Amino acid sequence: MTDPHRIDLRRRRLVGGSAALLAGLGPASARRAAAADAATLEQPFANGRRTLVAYPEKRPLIVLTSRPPQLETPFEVFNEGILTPNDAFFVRYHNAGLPKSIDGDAHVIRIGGNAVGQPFQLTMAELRTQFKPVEVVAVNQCSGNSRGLFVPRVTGGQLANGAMGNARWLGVPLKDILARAMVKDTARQVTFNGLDFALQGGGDFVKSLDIGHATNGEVMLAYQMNGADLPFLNGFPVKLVVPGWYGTYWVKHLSEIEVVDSTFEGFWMKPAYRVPDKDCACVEPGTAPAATRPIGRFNVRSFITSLADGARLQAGQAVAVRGIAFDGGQGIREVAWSADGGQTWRGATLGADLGRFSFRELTFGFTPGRGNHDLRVRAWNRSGQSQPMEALWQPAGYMRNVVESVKVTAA
Ligand SMILES: Nc1nc2c(c(=O)[nH]1)N[C@H]1C(S)=C(S)[C@@H](COP(=O)(O)O)O[C@H]1N2
Ligand SMILES: [Mo]
Repeated sequence: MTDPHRIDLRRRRLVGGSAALLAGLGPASARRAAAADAATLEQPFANGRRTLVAYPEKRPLIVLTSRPPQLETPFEVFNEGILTPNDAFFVRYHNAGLPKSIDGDAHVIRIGGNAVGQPFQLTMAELRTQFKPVEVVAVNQCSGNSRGLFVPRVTGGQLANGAMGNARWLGVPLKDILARAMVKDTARQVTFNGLDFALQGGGDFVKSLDIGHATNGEVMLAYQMNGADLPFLNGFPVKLVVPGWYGTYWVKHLSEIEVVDSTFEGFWMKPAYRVPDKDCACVEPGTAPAATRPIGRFNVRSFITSLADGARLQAGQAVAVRGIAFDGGQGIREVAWSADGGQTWRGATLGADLGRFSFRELTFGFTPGRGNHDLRVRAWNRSGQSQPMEALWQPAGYMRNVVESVKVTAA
C-alpha cells in the first residue's frame, strides 16, 4: 500500500485518450468501440443483451448506458477475490454532465451550511496531511442492483447482480472534518454534492444524511481505493463512503458539504431513492406503497461465485464451491447451502473476516450425483436477519435479496 501522506504533484486525472466518451461524444464513441470489439453477453432476463466496453481505467465492463457512463461488473469478477479490482468496479451516474478533467491537487471541498459556525475550504493536500487517515473494507452496492431480475419487471436500469463491489477505502472520518466547522445545535442533516451536473436543467445530484449518522465516525471522505487513487469514474479525487448504506449516498467527486437545520428534500432524496416504509421495504407486486422513507442500509445477501447458472459438472466428482455474503454492517454470522432447491441445508465455511462491512468468503464441497441440482446459499447476519426464499417486490426495484438459485447439471 502506498504512503497515505504522499502528495503527488502530478495528481491530475484527465480522462485519458477516451475523454470523448465523457465529453459528450459518448454514444458514438461507445458504439464504435462496441463495433470494433463486439464483445457481448446475455443477462439472465428478457432483453438482456449487453455490450462490453473498456472505459478509461477500466477493463471491458457491461454497458448499461454510455451517457452518462453506467457500467456493470461481469459477475465472474466476484470469484477473483474478496476485493473487487478498481478496473472492474461498477460505475453509476445519474446526470450526463461530467467534468472533462479534474486536477486532484487543485480540487477543494467547501464545508458550510446554515448550521455551522465556521465555514471553510479544504484542499486535497490538507485532507491528506492534516487529519489522521483511517481504512475500512466496505461494499458499495447500488440500490437497484439486480433490478432486471424483478418479477413483475419494473422500470429503471436493468441490472443483473454486478452493480456492487468491495474495496479497501482510505480517507478521513467526516466527523473529524465537521469538528472544524463548529457545528451548531440546530444541525439536522448534512448534504453532499459533487462536481458532476445536470446537462439540461434537471436535478443536480445532491444527497443527505442525518447529522448523527454523518458524525458516527464510520462515514468518511475516501481518496484511495485498494491502495490507489480512485479511478475517475468512481469519484476521483474524493468520494463519500457510507459503510453499510446503499451506493446512492456515496457521493463522487465530492466538492460541497453543507450542515443544515432542516431535513433536506432535494429530488434525489424525495421522491427518488425511497422504499416502502415497512420492515420488509416491500409491497404486493404491482401496488404502490402508502408511505415511503429514504433507502438506508443493505439487507443480507449471498451469492455463489464459482459456478454459473447452467454449469455442467462431472457426476461423482467433488467440486469446491465458492461465494460471497454481506450485509449492512452487522457482519455475517452464518451461511447455509442447499443442492436441492432449499429443501435441505448444511453449513458453509466462512473465510477471513475483513470487517463487518466487507464481503465474506463462503466455501463448501459438493459432489453431484447424475442429474440436475439447484444450488442455493443463504446467509444470516449477527442480528439474525437473513434472506427471503421468495423474492420481495417494490416498484423502484431496489433491495433485491432473495436466496438466488444456480442450476447445474452433472453427467
Ligand atoms: N457525484 C455523484 N455521485 C454519485 C452518483 C452520481 O450520480 N453522482 N451516483 C450514486 C449512486 S446511485 C451509486 S450506486 C454510486 C456508485 O458508485 P460507483 O460509480 O463508484 O460504483 O455512486 C453514487 N454517487
Ligand atoms: Mo445507485
